[in-house]
Amino acid sequence: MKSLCCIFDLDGVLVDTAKYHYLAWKRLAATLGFDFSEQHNERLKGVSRMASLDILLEVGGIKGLPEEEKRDLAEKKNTWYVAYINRMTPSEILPGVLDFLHQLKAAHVKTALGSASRNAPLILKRTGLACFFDAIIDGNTITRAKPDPEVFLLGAQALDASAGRCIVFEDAAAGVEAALRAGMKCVGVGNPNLLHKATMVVPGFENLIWEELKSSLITLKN
Ligand code: B16
Ligand code: MG
Repeated sequence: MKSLCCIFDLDGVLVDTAKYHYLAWKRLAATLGFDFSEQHNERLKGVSRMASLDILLEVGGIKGLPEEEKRDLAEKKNTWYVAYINRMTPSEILPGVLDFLHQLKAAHVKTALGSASRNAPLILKRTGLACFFDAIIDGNTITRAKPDPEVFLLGAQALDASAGRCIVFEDAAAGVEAALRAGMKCVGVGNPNLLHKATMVVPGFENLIWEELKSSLITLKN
């Protein structure tokens, strides 16, 4: 059998930047006069910046803003978000991630990043994670946001792998859907209730053994 490849989402899978997105969106909602809960925030995970703003405005009951005003609001949120991630350090890599990436390197498994974020390069630089990836596909590369499969299909192409050989690691329902639509197996990372469509779900990377995971995945359908 040909070797497998792994494609990783970034926010919420390798690093906990989801909390910084949430803080920045919550602050934006506050300036617009409404509260934005963690439950509302679940809907933004894996979704592009402008689509996230549309969801936030819908939650706040704000309709019909001109495009230019929407761009300004998204820019404001991004400035606050970037201020948070500019202070990130390698200590914010999620537990078990480095060990798992080292296991893949030792097993000569090719890896790609498949993130919707335009800030992925800054996050990779701040955390020192860039050296683990053979290809990087992010919000600056893609034209269609998750749940469109584009980000993962481009990842497979960059690794010169067929979709059937790729395993995606995702923390967001939109990302799981994107992976499945790409014809790939998907390991949901996090809450099984939110990620029930994934091929399988793990709570995180702590104590995760690549060879064991690979054996389990081979027996499961997408
Ligand atoms: P940015 P991922 C996604 O990253 C986040 O999950 C999502 O919440 C965010 O809106 C999106 O990136 C765009 O991020 O505003 O930094 O371009 O999970 O696909 O790595
Ligand atoms: Mg994510």
